[in-house]
Formats: sequence, C-alpha cells, structure tokens
Amino acid sequence: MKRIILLVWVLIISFLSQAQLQQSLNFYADKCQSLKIGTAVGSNFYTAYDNGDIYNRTIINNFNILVAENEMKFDAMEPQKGNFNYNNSDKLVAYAQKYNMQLRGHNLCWHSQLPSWITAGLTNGIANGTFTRTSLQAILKNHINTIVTRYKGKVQQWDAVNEPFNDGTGTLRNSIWQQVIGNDYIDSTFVWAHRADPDAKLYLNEYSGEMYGDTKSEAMFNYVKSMKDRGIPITGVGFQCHFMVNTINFTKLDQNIKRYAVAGLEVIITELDIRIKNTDYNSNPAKWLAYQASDYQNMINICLNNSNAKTFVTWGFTDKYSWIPNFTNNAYGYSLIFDNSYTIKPAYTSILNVLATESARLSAVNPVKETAEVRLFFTNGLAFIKTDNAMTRCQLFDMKGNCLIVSEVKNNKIEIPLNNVQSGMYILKVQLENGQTITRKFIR
Ligand code: 9MR
Repeated sequence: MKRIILLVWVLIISFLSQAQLQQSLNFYADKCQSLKIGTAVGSNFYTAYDNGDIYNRTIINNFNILVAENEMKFDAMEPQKGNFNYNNSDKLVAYAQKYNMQLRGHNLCWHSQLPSWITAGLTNGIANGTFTRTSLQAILKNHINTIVTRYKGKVQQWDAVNEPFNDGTGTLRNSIWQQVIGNDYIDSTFVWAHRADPDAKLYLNEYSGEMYGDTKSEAMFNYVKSMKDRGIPITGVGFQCHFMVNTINFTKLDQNIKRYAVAGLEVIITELDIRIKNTDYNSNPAKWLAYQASDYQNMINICLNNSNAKTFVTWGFTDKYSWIPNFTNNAYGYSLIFDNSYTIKPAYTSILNVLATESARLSAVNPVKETAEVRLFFTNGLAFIKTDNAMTRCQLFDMKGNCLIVSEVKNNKIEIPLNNVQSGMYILKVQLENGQTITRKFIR
C-alpha cells in the first residue's frame, strides 16, 4: 500500500513539474494590453538557431519581443568601414517574424563595442585627429541609415543612443562621438534614425538612471525632457535595471517613471536582471530566491501600473548564459528567471501569477472581440485548423495557461494531435501571418 501511495505521489509531482515547465509568459502578456515581455538572446541563439531545443522552446513559449545581446552592436554590424555584416541580425529578424515576436535593436550609437577602425580615432581615450566632426558624422549617419532602413518595419524599437551619461555626475560621457562631433551627436542619432524609419520607437538607454533623486537620474531626466521639448524624435528612455536583490527602491523607481509620463515619454525596462551574492545564495537558497521573486513581482507590477511602461525585457533568461558571473568574478549570479537547467525559478512564477491575474481581470472587464474566424475540423484524433488568413502556428493551452501543444503550419494547414488531450476546456491561440493573434475557447 505504502508503495502505491509513494508511486502516486511521484506521478503527481512529475506531472506538476512538467506542467510548470510548459507555462507561458507571453500567453498572458498578450492579454495584458499587449504588454511586451522579452529577453536578450546571446551567442547561443545563433548556434542553436531554431532547432527546437530547450533554449528555443523556452523563448518561443515565453516571450513576444527579443533583442540581440551583442550581435547588433556597431562592431558586429560594421566590422570594416562601409562593410556590413548581416549574418546574425538577419537570422534574428527572420526568427522574430516566424514566431510573431517584436524586436528591439541594440544599439545604434555607444562608446563601447566599437570596431577597431573607429577606436583608431582615440589615443588613451583622447581623440587624436583621425576623424573630423564632418567625417565622423558621415560615418555615424551612414551606419544608422543603412541598418535602420534594412530593418524598417521589422525592428520596432531601437536603443538609438546607449549609455551617454557619466556615472556620479551625470555629465555627458566623453566618448569618441562626444569628443569629435560634439554633444549634438545625440540629437543627430535620433533624427537620422527617425528619418530612416519614422514608425520605429527610439530610446535613450542607460543604467543607474532608474531612481528618482539620484544625480545621474536627475541629469538624464532633464536632458531627455529638453530633447523632447526641442522636438527631437525620442520615444522615451530604456532603464537597464541591472539590479541587486533586496536593494531596489520601488517607490523612487515608480516616481521616476511617472515624471517621464508627464513629459510625454515612455520608460521601458530593457536589461533587467537581479543578481544574488553567491555567498548569500549558498547560505540559504530558498530565502534569496524568494527575495528575488518578490523583486521581479514588483518590477512587473510597476509596468502594469504605468501606462508609459509597456515593455519588460530581461538580459537573458537562463542563469546558464547570464553575463553577471563573468563580470563579477563569480561573486554574484542567479540573476534570471530560469536556472542553469532551464527550470523555472520562483521569480518566473511570481511574474506569471501577476500576469495571469491581470489578464483575468482585464478579460472580465473587456471581453475580446475578434472578427477573424477560426474553423476546426476533426478526424482520427486530429484537429485541423483553418482560417481565412494565412497562419503561422497554433498553440493549445489549458485554462491555467499551460501550453500543451505547439503546432507549426505545414502545407497551409495546422494539425493538432488530440490523442493525449483529456476532455475539458482549452484555449487555442492561432497566429496569423498578418501579425494578428486569434484566441478561441475549445471544448474537447
Ligand atoms: O551582455 C553583454 C556582454 O555579453 C558583453 O560582453 C558586454 C560588453 O560590453 O555587453 C553586455 O551587454 C551590455 C549592454 O550591451 C549594455 N548595457 C550593459 C550590458 C551588460 O554589460
């Protein structure tokens, strides 16, 4: 008898952990006023490109916006003057389109990760006369125009200027752009990007500008507000949010986001990770993961509660590939929402629960009205899905938001195997080529 009880327990636990692995953040985010929930993808993405492995499955099941961790930076995109390398960026764009995701472009103008033909213009950090204001302006303009034009309509958000402020003082960083062109390189970057794709959203992306009242944050707000007041086409700011667990001042963060809203500017979360000191983690993992879960929960709540903060992107998703351990000489880590083996962490569940609750509240308030039709046909344990528009894929969810099946289009139709699907109520989410998503209740 004892053995049977034990066996039943093992089965229940393994079923529950399977179910958890299948849960889906984007399922709920799509229902939360089109909240964009995303991740940076690292070099692993390009080697494991669309091969259906767990790295890919985790992305497809959870996110609706992606950003390249390194592969769309200046050195990667224009390694030699005028010679552009689109290998990785084109792959990312194709992937995002296939899976109906948006893209952030990171970034157009930064002091770091520049190719050697540009850094040749500095000696010990000081401009050495290799470039004139006019020649460097032409280089930057051509870089921006070429890339933004290529991805017009395909990259919805660009980090136009990245990290232009100094730490501490909040004065402008003396990058090669600032030294050779002058402070107006910032305005020009936004103007040139806007001309190349007037529909793309353009952000100034920074770290340590998150908290109201901090010197750098004040300087950044004043600078960006003055850009907006001068008519520069800036959508808002990216708060990178490379945070340490249990130290985030959510009141100041919220206060800061709200003053940008008053100024007509968005604030989006662009590189969130919440690191834990390894010695703390090792002393009591459950305690520190719970603190971290609470921090992630507060972060997603801040986005839901501020109408100018509708993008939430983490800097990677699995601790396996986070930049933090390497950057901190292995003093810190554990900063993301999946662990090294892609198992969800309490932080993941805390975000999921917030999104599930909010989407249930919203769908009670505003039942979704869709004009497009989905027709279902059944034969031999298969459901065939047809719509009037071309489809890309279909997901079947249970009512708790667990994604049970993902089917891609084959020969213009989608088949869903129902043999292992128990009777009950489900949600079908069909993605159309035109970007529309149709959801339908489905009773088996
Ligand atoms: O995560 C990126 C890491 O792989 C690179 O080595 C590093 C080089 O500067 O850049 C990291 O990404 C940075 C991002 O582009 C801008 N904000 C800070 C990020 C972490 O350093």
